[in-house]
Amino acid sequence: MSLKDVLASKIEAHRPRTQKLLKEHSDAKVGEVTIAQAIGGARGVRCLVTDISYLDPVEGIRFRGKTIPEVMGALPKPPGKDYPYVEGFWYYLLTGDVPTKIEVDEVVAEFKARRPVPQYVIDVLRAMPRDSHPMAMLSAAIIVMRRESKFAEAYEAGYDRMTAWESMYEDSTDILAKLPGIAAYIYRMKYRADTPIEPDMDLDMGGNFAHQMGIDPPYDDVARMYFIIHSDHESGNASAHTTHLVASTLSDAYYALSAGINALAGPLHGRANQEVLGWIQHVFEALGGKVPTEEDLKKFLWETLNSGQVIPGYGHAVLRKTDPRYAAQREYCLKYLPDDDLFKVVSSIYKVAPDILLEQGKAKNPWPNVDAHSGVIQWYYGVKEYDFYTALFGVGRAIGVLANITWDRALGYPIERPKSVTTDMLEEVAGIK
Ligand code: CMX
Repeated sequence: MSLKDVLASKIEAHRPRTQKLLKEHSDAKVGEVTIAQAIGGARGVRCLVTDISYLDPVEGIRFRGKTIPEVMGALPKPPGKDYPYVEGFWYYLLTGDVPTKIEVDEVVAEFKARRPVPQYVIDVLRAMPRDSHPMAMLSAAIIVMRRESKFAEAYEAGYDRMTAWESMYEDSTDILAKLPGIAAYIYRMKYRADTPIEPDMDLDMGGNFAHQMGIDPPYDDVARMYFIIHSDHESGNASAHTTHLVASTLSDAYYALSAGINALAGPLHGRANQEVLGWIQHVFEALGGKVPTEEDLKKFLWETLNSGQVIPGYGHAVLRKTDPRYAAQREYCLKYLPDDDLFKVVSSIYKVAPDILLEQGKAKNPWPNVDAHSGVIQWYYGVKEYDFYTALFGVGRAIGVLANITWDRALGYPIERPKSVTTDMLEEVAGIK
């Protein structure tokens, strides 16, 4: 059975569960909302549903019930490689089933067939000022491809609630197949003297991305690992939530993902990986190029906090322990680049930053998140242009959010529309008015 057929049967099996909950148990309470949550960014309010991943505050992310090491261990890998096919991970996120090698091969073939990027996308990227941020370029490339949308076409032909997920799936697959090539094009155009590399149709997604970036193995495994660990972090984070929100209006996957990428571009979200490297470079410069000691780092961390800035790569809205996505990257570094200077600096920050954040007493989570480590491996393989790092996050994040909006459509989730209240009303609730 093809991925789409397997997905269709999963959707058929799942729909009655959602319908039963809605019809027979719609009044059961999931939680309550406090004033702190209403003012404070809805932190912890349980009002979204996804089965694709779940974020436990202490354990971290599970994709379809599996931890990151379990996912890496279970999914088929290209011959001789340490990390799984991204295409097989897409299959797994969509269906919850670990695909066989044959099933993965089919998805790899399908992605290859959809890989070519339309020339007008390239033209638009080339027309943008060369100093545009890579995230602005990535977002623009996605939105300009909207004319390809099969969902939009199906909608024009007459919207059918039961089959709408199919064109959402098609759009999602089309976008995912093209996105790594688009990101690599942006990279080579902006930072490698405008020398884009043609795709290699013999390679899988991770392998071809490394090829189009112009970087030798094991960067292909780095790509596979990055795309998988950055893919999904349940539904409430800003990029996933934005994608879901926009898709909930019956917008197509192009509109929705482009918006989600814009949310990811913020310094408190995906751009934190760029900020981390910027911060470390600032420390190096201030020390005249010398590798900072733990004492130097303590001084700079306090300076950052005292100037009212956040320590990028630390803290989290949900997590309360070291992010397993940080741990996965650290494990890679211990294996492949244990003596790298930047890795040592990031490890030293890990030793001192949590205590400093605890002493400052503001952050609820003093531990590192995924972004604290993302730059190290990229830098090591020559991707030193750190404003590109969030674009790498974006390619990975697309996998999770596109799987989510395909399922949103399959289960007929309605337009999202939470209710706001006024400050007067809150004061009444608080009993001070
Ligand atoms: N450095 C300094 N202060 C921090 C901090 C950090 N790393 N993390 C949180 N705080 C502060 C908050 O700014 C807030 O201060 P105020 O009360 O003055 O507003 C206080 O601690 C409480 O915040 P919190 O409840 O612990 O954290 P939030 O849920 O509000 O925010 C996050 C979460 C990630 C935005 C925040 O920890 C942060 O700004 N971290 C640095 C940026 C970063 O790494 N972002 C990437 C997150 C992962 C991702 O999505 O990519």
